[in-house]
Amino acid sequence: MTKASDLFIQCLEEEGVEYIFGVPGEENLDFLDSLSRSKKIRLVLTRHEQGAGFMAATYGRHTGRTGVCLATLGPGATNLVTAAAYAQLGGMPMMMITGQKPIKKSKQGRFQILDVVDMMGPITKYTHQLASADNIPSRVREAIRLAEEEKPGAVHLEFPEDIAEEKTESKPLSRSLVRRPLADEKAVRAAVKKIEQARSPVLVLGAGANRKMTSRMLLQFIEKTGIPFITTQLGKGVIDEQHPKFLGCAALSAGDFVHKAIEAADLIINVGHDVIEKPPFFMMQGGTEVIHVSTRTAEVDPVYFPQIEVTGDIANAMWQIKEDIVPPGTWSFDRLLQARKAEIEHSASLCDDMRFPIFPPYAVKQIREAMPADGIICLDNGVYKIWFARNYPARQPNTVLLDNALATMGAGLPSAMASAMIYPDRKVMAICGDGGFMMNSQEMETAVRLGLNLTVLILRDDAYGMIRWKQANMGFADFGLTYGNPDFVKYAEAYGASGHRVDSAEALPGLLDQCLNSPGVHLIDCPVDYSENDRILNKEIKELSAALQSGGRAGLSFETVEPAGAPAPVSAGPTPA
Ligand SMILES: Cc1ncc(C[n+]2csc(CCOP(=O)(O)OP(=O)(O)O)c2C)c(N)n1
Repeated sequence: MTKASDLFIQCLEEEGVEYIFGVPGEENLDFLDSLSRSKKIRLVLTRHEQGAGFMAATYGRHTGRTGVCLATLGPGATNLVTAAAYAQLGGMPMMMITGQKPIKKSKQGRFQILDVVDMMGPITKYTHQLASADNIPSRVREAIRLAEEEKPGAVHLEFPEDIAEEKTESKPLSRSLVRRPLADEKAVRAAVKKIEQARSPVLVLGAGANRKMTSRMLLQFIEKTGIPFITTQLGKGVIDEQHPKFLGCAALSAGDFVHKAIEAADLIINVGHDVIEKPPFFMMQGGTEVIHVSTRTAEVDPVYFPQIEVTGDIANAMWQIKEDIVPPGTWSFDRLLQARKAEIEHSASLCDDMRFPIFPPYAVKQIREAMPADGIICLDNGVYKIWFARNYPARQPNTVLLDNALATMGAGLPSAMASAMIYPDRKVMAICGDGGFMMNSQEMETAVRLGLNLTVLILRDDAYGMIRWKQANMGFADFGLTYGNPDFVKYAEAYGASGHRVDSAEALPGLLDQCLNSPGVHLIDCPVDYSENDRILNKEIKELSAALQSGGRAGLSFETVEPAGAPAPVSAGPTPA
């Protein structure tokens, strides 16, 4: 006979789980005791359940395998909610295990009792209370299978104290061998014909393309056809963004050079589209046609109704299309590439601005130069995210971890910590606003305790800058969005990390180099000048891109026509966070 909590750990070992991130409570003590004897799974104790959840989700994002986190009942479980939503919307496989008071007999009334299983319902793919030790193997297998199945997401198991103490004859179940269904030949043939007949087709790479190992096949397709590509924010890095066929990343809602390029195309091959991201284009009836290539069928709405759907394993679908296609020699990408050229010229003019406090495009350029191709930057949520999405060329998949799904603040530091644990030989940076950093800054202690090599860059404007920008942009008075900050250098040192401060633009490259090349946790306090965000992101870029000769088709609408039921405003203004 095996104790239920021992069996639970054995099941997780069988699944290949390496870490459990969390904050245990007294309701997890049997589980914790069983975990203490595991030779395969390491407990990573954090200072807040949210940090544990973000770390588990990031483990899932990098590996495609379920990241696991642990919390107690009631307040521990509610602290996991944001991380669950982050994993669920962001397509990251993540399992939450929460404790509970005994369910058969309890003497404590309703102290700390919430219906956690019900609470997790809307933000998970599966939520279940374990009510018998015998069922642990099948429930763990089912939860992990669902977490990893396309589209990946969050799952939850509640493990009550009295079930954890039970004895059972059950044994762990092995992982099943799963092969994703392959795309249908007829759909592939129809897509190929449509692409061959187009004048200026373009590829759009979204979140789903970044989850599966699609890079090699997509690159082969681009090399054979010469068709240029655009990324969404969650599609960044699928193909090296320094490739000559890269047209840009859809970071702003509308009016950017990249939208001009899409407008100049007459067919969009939309790979790995996920409705969770703000759409990189809006379809209109009778307008530019779209081929949807994804593991799942299209979720149709008033601005997305593709004419052809190629569903199945994305890498295989792109391989089939690539094998079949005969480039017709009549394609023309001149107008698409013209938009890219204008964007590169515009960005170059900004990147060398040496003002102090630091100008965001200058910081982006210096960080790109300091990071190797496989270096990982993990962004929190703030206005700088737009600068990085637009101006930081991602060289490899999952090297720019940004959250364009839940877009929560507070995930930058924990996601960088998980990245540094998974890839100890790669350079890792967390890039946070002062607001987002302070939401989970207590995890600096965890990072130092774990002995991670990590650089945390804080872009300090002493304000919730993104919202302040939006406030100004909407014509409201400057109110309610500024605050003070601790001395970040001393703050870092109090945790046993190294604290640094940028005191001139000239000093930034050397400081980045020093931090990235010396061990331990480094924190850089970088004062930043956001005063021109509106002029550049909102006006200059839009005016310059509008001035481009597009001659685009009327089918796709960006600023001028707002389609009925459009999910987000496309009028001038920052991307809502
Ligand atoms: C948890 C959470 N709360 C609030 C928001 C709304 N929000 C988006 S960006 C932002 C301000 C971010 O400030 P900061 O981290 O300092 O970055 P900055 O924009 O100043 O660069 C806020 C409040 C959010 N996305 N997530």
